[in-house]
Amino acid sequence: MEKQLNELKQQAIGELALAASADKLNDLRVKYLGKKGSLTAVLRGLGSLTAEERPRIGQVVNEIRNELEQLIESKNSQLKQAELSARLASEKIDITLPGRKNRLGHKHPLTTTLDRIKATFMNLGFEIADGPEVEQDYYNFEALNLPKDHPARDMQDSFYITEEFLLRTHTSPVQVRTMQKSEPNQPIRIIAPGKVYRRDYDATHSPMFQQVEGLVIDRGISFSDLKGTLELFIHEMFGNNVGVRFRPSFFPFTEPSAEVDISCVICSGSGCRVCKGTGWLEILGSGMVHPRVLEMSNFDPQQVSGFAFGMGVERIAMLIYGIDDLRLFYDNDLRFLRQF
Ligand code: 2NM
Repeated sequence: MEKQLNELKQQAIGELALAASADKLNDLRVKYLGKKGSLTAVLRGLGSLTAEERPRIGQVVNEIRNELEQLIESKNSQLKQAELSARLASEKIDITLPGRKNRLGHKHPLTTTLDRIKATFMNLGFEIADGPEVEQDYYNFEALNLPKDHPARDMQDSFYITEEFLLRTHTSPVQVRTMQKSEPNQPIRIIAPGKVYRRDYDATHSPMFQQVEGLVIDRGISFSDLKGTLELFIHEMFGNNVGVRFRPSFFPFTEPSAEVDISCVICSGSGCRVCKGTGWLEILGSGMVHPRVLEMSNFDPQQVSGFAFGMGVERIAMLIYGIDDLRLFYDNDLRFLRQF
């Protein structure tokens, strides 16, 4: 019996030594130590032995069992170690690779431009005013002396919501609302930045764009105040070397009116493709507030006068940065935006 057990043990040790995987090892555990295993079978057969033999053989079986369990355990950790070593040898991590950078965002070029416009006027004592983008026909046109047959009021040029409401086509209605909220004939010094909407779409026109309009009202405001203010603004935005010229123009809400040009930022005035050979670029519209506009908003043109102006933020930004298509501002292509 003992001899038979020892043979079983030697056989198990031999097979364990050859086990090359955790699976194979487990098969051997079942084969020898499992419920239906060879060693267990011997234990079951103890009943047929004599009372003297039984404890001794039982002890031998237990010893063999312990020995095999230990062998399996050590073989198991040996296999795991080998597996880990193999993985470490094949899986390579390159610790010299640079880390992934956390890219910081930054302001959109239109925001930077608008911030500079606002800061310049705030430094001159202007306050910032705003109002609704869905506006009444009255504030957008009527109160600004835009007659019923003016082309700007055409359905083709504006986004109407109803007969009475439309998307504002300029920020002038904010100036009108400010006048009507103010004490009549008291000084006003505001700019109104914001989005405006027109039915236009090409390289220099977007159906939504941003405007800054300004309004100054006080006793004795003259055209020289308009000129001085706008010249200072332009030199602040484009540098002191840029030339400024005022050209007679027409707006229904101002009289007299003037278009303001700067010397071409590309060719400095000698004439090029951008300024179409003229040496000048139009950058804003302006004028003395029309007496009818003052009257309609309860200001007395005999006592006070004012000037007003308006500009497109996209156009200013295009000239500052040398951009030739306004749609780039709204495409949100990071290859474009990251350049600023
Ligand atoms: C412009 C050009 C000229 C303007 C006029 C007014 C108001 F409300 F005072 F009448 N606001 N903005 C104005 C004047 C706007 O934009 C090219």
